[in-house]
Order: sequence, then structure tokens, then C-alpha cells
Amino acid sequence: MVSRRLFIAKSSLVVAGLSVSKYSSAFQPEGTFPIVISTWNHGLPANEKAWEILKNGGYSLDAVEQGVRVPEGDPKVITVGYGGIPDANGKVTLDACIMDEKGRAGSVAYLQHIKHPISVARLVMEKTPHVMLTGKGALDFALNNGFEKEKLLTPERKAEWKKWKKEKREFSNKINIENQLEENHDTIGMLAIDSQGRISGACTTSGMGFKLPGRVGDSPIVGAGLFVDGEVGGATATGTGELVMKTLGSFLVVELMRNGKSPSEACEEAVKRIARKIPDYESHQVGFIALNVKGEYGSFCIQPGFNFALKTKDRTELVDAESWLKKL
Ligand code: SD4
Repeated sequence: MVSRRLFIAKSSLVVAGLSVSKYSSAFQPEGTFPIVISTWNHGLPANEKAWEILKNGGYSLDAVEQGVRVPEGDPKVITVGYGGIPDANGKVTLDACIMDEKGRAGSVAYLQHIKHPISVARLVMEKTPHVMLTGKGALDFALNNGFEKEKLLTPERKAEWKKWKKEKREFSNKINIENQLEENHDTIGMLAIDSQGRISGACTTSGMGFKLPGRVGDSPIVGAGLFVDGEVGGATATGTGELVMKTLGSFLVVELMRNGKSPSEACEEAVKRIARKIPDYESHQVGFIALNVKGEYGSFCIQPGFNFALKTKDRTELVDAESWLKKL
């Protein structure tokens, strides 16, 4: 499935006249901001939206929020926002997190009925003394702040969920169970540096398909699914959140960069940490992307097949990440 997805991504890019880079140890020369990177091929349209803000000198925080709203609002992206795969009870429950260059953070978890959880997360960051709101509290907060209650379960996802129920398939901790469905693209995590050198990040997801009701993944957890430090850089994760949470992956990547690793090296080290600590890691996928404040970027993942979208003044690319299992 992963390779099929990659094949489709590559074919459509060739048609669109874009290039696909092989492997991620790339480097954006210092001072050539802005830059934006985001996970998976749904990052391409998301980056375009972010770029509209970045190219006009706008703030990276606005760019990442607006960027990830694209897959959130797109029902064809079945692992983020509206049209996301529901939990085992047929409910779409969303997780999201946002951080800026000052280290401010906002997040929502187990949020239902709101199409754009990233914007609620931003409001939590900007309007409350808290970092994280969950469940009904997060929903009430959103509704009190002008968000509309919407139906997020599309007829297509409802039909798939009913089929899943009928087959009486238990929730499986097998990774990326949603990969068995068509057109899956996973979580979007986005990192951007604007023309003033300010870095921000956003991460948003509907989580693991058919998850146990109440399950929250890594994406809304500051330091796990996303971490940004304005002096160092940022990192974000996709894949099985449980592995990322157990190792506080994004924080680890940023700390490794603080200690001198390049973004690629830091992502690889974080994947190796998972491989060392988690016995069944081989049956999971986790991918990290990272961007340091000099504009160097990188990625690394467990299984082959993870890629990320890159956008700068001169480049619009989908970049394949190196993977640990291929290296072994
Ligand atoms: C989670 N990391 O909820 C997210 C989902 C994901 O492939 O990326 N799935 O664990």
C-alpha cells in the first residue's frame, strides 16, 4: 500500500511537472527564507496555501495554520479533519497542536464536530492560560468562540466503518490499519520559517483508524507529535503515535539538533531510539521531519515509503525519507 501510494504520488507529480527528490538529507542555504515542509503528499497543496502567506512576508504561525487547514477541510484526505476515519464507535475525533517561535503552544484532543481543530488549538494558545483542551471542554470552547458544529463523518467513511463493524474486526494495534483503505495519507505535520526567520509548526489528525474510543495519539501532545524551539528549530511526527509518545520523539529531535545534529541525523537518532526501546517497532511506521533555524531540513522513518513536501522560492518537491529498515 505504501509503495502504491508513493507510486501514485510520483506519477501525479511527473504529470504536474514537479520533481521528486530521492532522499532527504537536503539543505536549504542559510538565509534563503521562507521555507515550509510538511508530511506526505497532501503536504503539497498545504504548502501552497502556506506559501501564499510566506511569500508576502507573512507570519509562519499564520502560514502553518492556514496550510494544514487544507487537508483538514478536504474529505479525500481520510486521516485528517473532515472526512477522517472514525473510531470504533463511528465517531470522528480529532487531535491537533500548534507552536510558535516563542515556544507558545496550544492543543486540542478528542475534539468532535469541528472541521478545523488546528484553529481551535491556536485559540487555546492565544486566548487561554492553558495549553490543552480535550473532549467536551474543547468543543464547548470552540462553539463559544464562533466555530460551527459540523458533521465530520462522510458517507464513504461511514460505509467503511459499517463494513469494518460487520466483519467484527477488533481494533488492532497493527500499525496504520488505515493504510488498508484507499487513498490514505496519514497525519499532516508542517514546519515553516518566514522571511523574518520565525519558525512555527502545526500538526493535525483524526488519529488511528477505528481506534478505541477515547484514544488520543501523539499529535496533540507537545513534544511528541510536534515541538518547536525558536532558538533551535522544530520537528513533527506521523505514524503510530504510541511509539512517538513513549519516546517523546519531536522533543528528542529538537534536543538532538540543539546538541549539534543536523535535522536528518536527529530524525534518524529518534527513529533508532524507538527501534532500541520498542520491541515490536518493525510492525509500525513512524516518520519525523525536522527544520532547524538555519533552514536545513531532514527526515527519517522506520519503514520505507514515507515522504514529505518541500516548498521554497525555487523548489516545490516531494522528498522520499530514508528509512531504518532499509538501512539495516
Ligand atoms: C496518531 N500519529 O494519532 C497519529 C496518526 C498517524 O498514521 O499519523 N497515523 O497516532
